[in-house]
Amino acid sequence: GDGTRDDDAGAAGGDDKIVLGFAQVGAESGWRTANTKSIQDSAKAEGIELQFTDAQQKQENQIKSIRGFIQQKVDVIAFSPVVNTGWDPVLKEAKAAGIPVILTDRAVDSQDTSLYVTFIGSDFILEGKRAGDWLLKEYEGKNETVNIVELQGSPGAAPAIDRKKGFADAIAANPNFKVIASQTGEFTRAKGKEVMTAFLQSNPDIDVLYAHNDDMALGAIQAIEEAGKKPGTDIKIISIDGVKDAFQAMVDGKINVVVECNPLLGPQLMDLVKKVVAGETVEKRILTEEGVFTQDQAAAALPSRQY
Ligand code: GZL
Repeated sequence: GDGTRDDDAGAAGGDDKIVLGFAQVGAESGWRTANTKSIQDSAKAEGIELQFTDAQQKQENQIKSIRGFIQQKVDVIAFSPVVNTGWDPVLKEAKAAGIPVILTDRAVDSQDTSLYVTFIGSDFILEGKRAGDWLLKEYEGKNETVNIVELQGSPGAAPAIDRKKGFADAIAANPNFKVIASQTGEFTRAKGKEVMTAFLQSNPDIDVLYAHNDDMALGAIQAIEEAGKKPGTDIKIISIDGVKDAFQAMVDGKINVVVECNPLLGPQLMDLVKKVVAGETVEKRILTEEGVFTQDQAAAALPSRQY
């Protein structure tokens, strides 16, 4: 259809409720669970019927969910692509079924941008740049080699690709900065701890950890402490997301700076869903608002953090 209510008998949901099918990545991090809560709470608040699935970070599960939504004839499909490749076939099926698709949080590499109505999410390259810019300032005027280890997000995920690029491009300005190890910690605390333990065993002199999300940074803190080192002083930590536990870690002096990545996309998503169903045109790319928080700002900001 043209994005208006599908009024044939097969349409899912009551006779006037918008039905949204949302295929979520998983529940791998504090950011993700906050993102899920924002979507579920705002669907309820807006009277939108939500069909919600959790793919356990597997692309084939997300594709299966999207096919299920097409069968159900939902009004709109939204999802956060766990990786940025391999979506065209299922997006073409949704288009053929006349069901509009909204991308949230992560992007896809489809060349055919008619396969989705809009993409609402953060600028991950900018987030990586912000992380690198903090480090440049931190070492301004010093002329010493800085050994950096990097915990990357899940392989193939847009935030992992872009946070790596944004950071690398920024730190190229200081030739003393050396990324001596870089490996995926899959955005989880457990994997982040495991990989940081390995980094510590093979690199006696680490100055900085750049973690693509707070959960990996929090796992790495455990590894650093178990190695008898002080996170935040012996090894400076730069992290991304801004979950409450990361703010607490900054208050405790264990993380030095957090680049915010806003998961609370629910209200904006529901607004987009209603516009799309009503046949209104929407922006092709919608950026989320987010900032950077240093240790000295953490205590004041912590009470008002929503995730
Ligand atoms: C970023 C989001 C990432 C978070 C991680 O928008 O896709 O996935 O940074 C989450 O915490 O796992």
